[in-house]
Amino acid sequence: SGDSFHRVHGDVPSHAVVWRTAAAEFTDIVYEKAVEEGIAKIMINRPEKRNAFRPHTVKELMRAFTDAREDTSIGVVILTGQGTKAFCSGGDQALRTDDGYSDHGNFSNLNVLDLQVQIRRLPKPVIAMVAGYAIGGGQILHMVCDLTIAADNAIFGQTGPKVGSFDAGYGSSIMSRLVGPKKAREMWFLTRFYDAVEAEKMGLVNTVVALENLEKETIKWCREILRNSPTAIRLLKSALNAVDDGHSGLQEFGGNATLMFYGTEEAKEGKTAYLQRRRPDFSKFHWRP
Ligand code: S0N
Repeated sequence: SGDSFHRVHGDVPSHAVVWRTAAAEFTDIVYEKAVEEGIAKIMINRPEKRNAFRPHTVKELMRAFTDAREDTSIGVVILTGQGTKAFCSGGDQALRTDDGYSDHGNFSNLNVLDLQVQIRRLPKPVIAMVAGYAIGGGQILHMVCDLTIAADNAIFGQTGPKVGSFDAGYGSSIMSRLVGPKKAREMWFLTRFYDAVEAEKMGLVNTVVALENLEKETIKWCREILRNSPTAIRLLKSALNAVDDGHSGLQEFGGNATLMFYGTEEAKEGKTAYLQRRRPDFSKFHWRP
């Protein structure tokens, strides 16, 4: 009955989150945590550029994601953009060179590809919280996140073929998985923009909420996830990506199997026997059907 469901699952608390700065040294992002809650929030902070990223932005994002991964008090990471006008408008076109993007006089690169991989392999859910534009490489960033919560002012689209760029990696393959091969062709070939309601119909986003409720709703989703088993969530994220990620997906999923096997008496017998310089005795362990 509804009553027993309520007893077992309870209400999701709705109190406001208390954010604390997690690292003050960043220039292009804001990194905050609600440690008591288990939530980290990583915000691209270039609103005057519609949160376009430069290589330096991506480096900071990667450092924050690494920290959120290593912090065992954190279970869910939110990726978002400063302000209400944009989640992220992709690579900073003013810094585009003949072979990538360059800032601070550094050698050009396309380091956002490493960030995409990092988000996909992070063993914790990453939620894109999207207000305003998610365009170009910014739209790809939201796609590589596990879930997307969109404000009703969100706009999604690709501009690559218009501005002379494209993402033939995750930007094509994950998009095709999410919206289907025909719609992915439409998004890339026509470079149209789609509002939040269309994006939800296409399967790009999980839900659409009023802009003023965006963070509140995202936190509610975080809290619902955080009540569940960290290991089950870890294995599920890995499993949901494995088939598309081929060897790399299997390698990650396999790593999780090893991680769990280490905790069994059977695995410990192997290690102990090695350290005691004796033959392992696995006779008490069954060859399960
Ligand atoms: C987002 C849009 C639609 C917003 O329009 P709106 O609200 O009218 O604002 P604007 O007046 O246009 O913009 C405000 C200010 O922000 C600057 N700006 C906006 N976006 C960018 C950007 N991407 N780069 C640099 N500056 C940006 C404007 O110039 C303006 O500045 P001021 O006030 O000084 O004039 C609209 O802004 C828009 O269409 N933006 C461009 C979107 C775009 O084309 N993005 C690039 C798409 N391509 C990529 O992201 C490539 C990704 C990539 O390079 C890649 C591909 C494969 C593998 C790897 C990579 C990689 O990045 O590493």
